[in-house]
Amino acid sequence: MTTRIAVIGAGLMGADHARIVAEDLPGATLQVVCDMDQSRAKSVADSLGATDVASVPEAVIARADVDAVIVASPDFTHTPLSLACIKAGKPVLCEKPLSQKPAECLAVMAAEQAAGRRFVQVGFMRRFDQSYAEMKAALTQGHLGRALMMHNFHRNVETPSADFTGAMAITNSAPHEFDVVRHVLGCEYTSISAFQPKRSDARVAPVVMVLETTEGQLVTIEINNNAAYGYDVRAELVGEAGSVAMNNVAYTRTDMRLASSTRYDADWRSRYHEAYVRQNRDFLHFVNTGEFTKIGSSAWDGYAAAQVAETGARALTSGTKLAVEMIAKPEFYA
Ligand code: ISE
Repeated sequence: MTTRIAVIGAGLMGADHARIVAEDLPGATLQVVCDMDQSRAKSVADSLGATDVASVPEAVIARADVDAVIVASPDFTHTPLSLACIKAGKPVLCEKPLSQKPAECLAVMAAEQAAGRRFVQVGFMRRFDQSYAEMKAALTQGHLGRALMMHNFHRNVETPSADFTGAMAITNSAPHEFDVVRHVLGCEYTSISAFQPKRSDARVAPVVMVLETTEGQLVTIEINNNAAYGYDVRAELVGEAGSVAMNNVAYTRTDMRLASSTRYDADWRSRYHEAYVRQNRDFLHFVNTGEFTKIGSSAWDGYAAAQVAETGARALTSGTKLAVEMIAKPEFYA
């Protein structure tokens, strides 16, 4: 018995998810590829042997031959489509962010709680990356002593569009760090401040954030969406007894003309391919068993990331440190 998955959105991320379902998810079938642009949906579906193509997401979610859904359509559709999945009683892996608006995340949480079970997994794939898994393991096994700080660097070659702003660096890119640091440290944030240096041109400058956690740790995050040289994510977890730092992930090194070099990925899809596969297998396990693992991000995690991002964007504008005010965690997400 195979699990029939519909992928909504056939853009960059949707095409990637569809490929993982078709090629890397034993026990799953790529049932429908849905996109408003029918020809884009058809080209992804044809190349991967999907059973069907469609253009209306709500109709796809309601289909009797669809068991679970992956939402990879534009960000503003994430909340309404997740709500439609809950209403239809179908598990959904929703690409990040669940919403940029904390209130919308709370609406998704309310719908799940009213339905009496979890349906939503949020696509914060970095939790499944081996580097972060090893950091978390070092901490939980006690090798590092008490965690003091986590430093993070997140660099893209360039912004997807020229109108990308500092606030978007916080609400679009930084949620990965907001989420994975909470996951590694096992805490929430209490405050955030955000700063930007000046660039020589009109492109968005890096944003540097400092956050405090409920456990009295400090977290630094640099988001540089115009780093020019490559997709580069770094992190270092510093404990009282030592530290764990992420290596640049490269399979080879080239030594030539008195120099040694390794390659950078162009973007996150290749850097995190393995993490996406692990995440989607974890989702399949959730679909088949109803059991939410300890790694996957829930709607609560989607809310936590949205709340700190929204506060961070305000902190950047005000130039002050702001308190991150979250609701108490419902027992449902314990
Ligand atoms: C994008 O939306 C992502 O999710 C990428 O992982 C991140 O590196 C990029 O900055 C975002 O725009």
